[in-house]
Amino acid sequence: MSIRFLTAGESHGRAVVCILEGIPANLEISTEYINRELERRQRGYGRGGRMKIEKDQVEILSGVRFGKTLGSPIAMIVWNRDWENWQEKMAIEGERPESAIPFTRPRPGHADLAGGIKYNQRDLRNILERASARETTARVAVGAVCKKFLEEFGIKVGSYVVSIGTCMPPIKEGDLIKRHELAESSLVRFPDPSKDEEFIKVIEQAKERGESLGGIFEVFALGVPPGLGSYIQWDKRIDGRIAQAILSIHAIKGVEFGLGFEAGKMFGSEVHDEIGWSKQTGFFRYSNNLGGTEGGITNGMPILVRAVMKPIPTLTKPLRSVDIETKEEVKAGKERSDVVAVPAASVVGEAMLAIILTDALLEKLGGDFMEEVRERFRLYIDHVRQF
Ligand code: EPS
Repeated sequence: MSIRFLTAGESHGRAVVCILEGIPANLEISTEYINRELERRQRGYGRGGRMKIEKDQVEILSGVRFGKTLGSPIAMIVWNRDWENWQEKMAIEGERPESAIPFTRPRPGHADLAGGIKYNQRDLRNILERASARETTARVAVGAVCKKFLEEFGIKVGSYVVSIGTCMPPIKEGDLIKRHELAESSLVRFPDPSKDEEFIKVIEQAKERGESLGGIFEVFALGVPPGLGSYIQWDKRIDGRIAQAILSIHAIKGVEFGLGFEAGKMFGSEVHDEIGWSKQTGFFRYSNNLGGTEGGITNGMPILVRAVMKPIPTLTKPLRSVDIETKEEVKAGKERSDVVAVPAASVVGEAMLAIILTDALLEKLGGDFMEEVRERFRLYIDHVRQF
């Protein structure tokens, strides 16, 4: 591992924090750049009341001086504005106040019950607070630094939503960057804002019925050189590393690359990306059905990952559950929640892909300061061109 990071923080605790280690010195980075990514994560039609309370803003606590990284761990904090309303119920010290009523009715689909058993907690709030997708704020802060790093090498990471519930309008042909840009102006990150109304209708209908929704999004990276990751050992394979990172995002239940599961129905001749060569570009492919990886290594084509997010587990018309104290059948507990968070998840997907690619690029090139990494990148790209 060339870079590593940890996050900490409960959803209604004081703050969400992270430490990112391994970013070379002399990378220009600003709170403004990171905040832009945090703001993108907060968007999306169908979010709950929390996003009206928060205006996520990062404070860089260490590892950056005069706008440039120092090579030392970068510590970042995002204060939870909602903390004000939870100070008593989420107090670090002192006796439990009467207002802190234990959460005892686990929600099917959330970490509540499995986590309660695992950590022996009879107030399931002690589980759900950390299991909440609020944690992804920290990942997006880390991912923003990685995105900035990748930009220095012309690598661009983006995303867009493919479907929410049954709403899956056809996506017009167009390059990935165009889709990403169009998604930026859509209320649901769909790469055609003229379809927003269709999505809003589906989300509103679900909300009225006390339901929640999931969906599918795609994350991509352009400009990734061939040769990141390796087939030589299972845990070095880049597709495995990307899949793990994406699956680690809350509520993600499946990941595909390129054609994904469709490839299982097709002939080899229809799936594999034929190889070409020209003097100007060197090797190229006539298609990108495999989503940019072969043999666990990037092949120079865009990385294209698709992920499915299950519907949010909190339902205003809840499912059957059992009270962990009385053992009686009850309706699952309710928490303020989103109806759908697929647009936000796609932004988190960008962060996770950027983190893995930063790790893999540094693993390939090494280097402790940006000038060194840039020079090594240049030499490597020369090698790729001349091969
Ligand atoms: C989230 C903050 C949470 C939820 C959501 C993600 O805020 P609150 O619990 O105060 O409403 O909106 O988390 C979940 C849906 C979940 O099931 O944990 C955020 O910042 O993204």
